[in-house]
Amino acid sequence: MLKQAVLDKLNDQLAKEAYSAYLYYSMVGYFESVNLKGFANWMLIQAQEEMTHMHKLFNYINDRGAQAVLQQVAQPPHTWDSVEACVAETYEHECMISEAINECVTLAIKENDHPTNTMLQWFVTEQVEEEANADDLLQKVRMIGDNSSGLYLLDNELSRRTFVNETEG
Ligand code: OFO
Repeated sequence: MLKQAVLDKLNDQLAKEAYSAYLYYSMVGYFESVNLKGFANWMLIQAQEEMTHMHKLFNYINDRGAQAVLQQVAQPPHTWDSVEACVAETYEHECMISEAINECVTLAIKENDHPTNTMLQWFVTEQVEEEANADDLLQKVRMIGDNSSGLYLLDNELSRRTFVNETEG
């Protein structure tokens, strides 16, 4: 049985993961609009991963005999001043999500909820990768600067990213 405070926090996190998916889908649209299809692919994989994060929390809440309550998802931005601005928002967003996950863990520990703490450790580890991936992309974009050949090559590289459901197995 989940305590109400933990349930509320997990429902909030569910909404944050939904917003993450929404944000990255919006970035897919942006990159498609500026004909950077590799970047669009990278964001699409990102959005798909967020859906699996949402699903993992949703299943966990249900498994604990509680009900996942979906919240309103805010409208994300749909345009950015530059490729760098868009990728920088990705990195900042992931840092914010890491903080939110840490707050969930802190509450689970305070409420002596070991199963929730154990489940959340998957997210703690995942966020290290999420931040590292976004930071890696941001550093590459910054290195390229205004070099269009570099941007072309990076876009090509990003088109090879494929989706793996890391919440399974
Ligand atoms: Fe769900 O990890 Fe990104 O936001």
